[in-house]
Amino acid sequence: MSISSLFLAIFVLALVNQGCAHGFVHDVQVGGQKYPGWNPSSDPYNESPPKIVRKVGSDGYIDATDADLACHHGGNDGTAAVASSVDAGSKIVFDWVYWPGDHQGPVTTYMTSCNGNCSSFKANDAQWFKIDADGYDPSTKQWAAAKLIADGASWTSTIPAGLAPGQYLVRNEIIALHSSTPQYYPSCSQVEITGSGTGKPSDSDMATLKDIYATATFPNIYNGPITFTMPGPPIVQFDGSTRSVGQTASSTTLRPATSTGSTSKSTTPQTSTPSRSSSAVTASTTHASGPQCHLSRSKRVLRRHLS
Ligand SMILES: *[C@@H]1O[C@H](CO)[C@@H](O)[C@H](O)[C@H]1NC(C)=O
Ligand SMILES: [Cu+2]
Repeated sequence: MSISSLFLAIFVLALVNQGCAHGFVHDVQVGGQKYPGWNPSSDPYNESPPKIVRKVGSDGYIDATDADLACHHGGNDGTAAVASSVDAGSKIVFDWVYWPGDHQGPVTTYMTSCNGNCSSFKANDAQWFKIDADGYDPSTKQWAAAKLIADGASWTSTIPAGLAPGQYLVRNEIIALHSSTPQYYPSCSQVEITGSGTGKPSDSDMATLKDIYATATFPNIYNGPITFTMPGPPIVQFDGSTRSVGQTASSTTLRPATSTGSTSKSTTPQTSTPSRSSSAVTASTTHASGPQCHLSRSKRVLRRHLS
């Protein structure tokens, strides 16, 4: 690489890094309240008010082997605030600032009991149970991340109705599969659940995140067909109802997906019901690009190796 092309590459990367941020959860709506998220650019200097959302080190990603895979860098420790009086069965909405259209992949929400006090609860080695998981939907040819973008960069989960009261961490996670290794973007919120539920996850419903993702395999989203099984335990069920179809191992072979821009709105309503967790997917080599990431393919390819 010549000096001039090196400078060009640096210039392009500078432009790209400015114009194409990732996201972080900037607010959480739960129990009829909207709580501000932990802002990695301003809260390190002035965290006011205290946040229910645990610290994230940046809007960047976490590797599967990183000790802070559970709740991002700084998120092992609790924050001072806990969302109070959230009825079991109610919805929780994670509003991400933004999500780049080429960072496609699954979206999953896990919970773990804080053993009474989330502010003093360490997250990294916790046993987590899954409350929803959405991978690739063959009927809409969309990854869950595309649904999140179409829904205004937000994700809605439902706290299981039968869950026993107490303080819990609720962890919403996007996994981006555009790069050679999966990129994890977790966000953990501290929530006090109320109600008369008695549901507690069984041992087989729970695992540490490092164990879940140490053995997980993800598809190449640009080349198919490929079979994809959502990693982790089954979605927790407390009321004796049958497990979701999303947890049965089935495999479907699809025609190649046509490339649809992320600006096209999903007509699929956002629900907490998971899509099929295991399906064979043929992905297009061209991929959607978000409004702030409207770059030429070569630039996107360049960024893919660095962002
Ligand atoms: C929860 O833990 C925090 C941090 O250790 C502590 O300041 C607070 O008093 C505890 N709250 C309760 C109710 O024990
Ligand atoms: Cu990136």
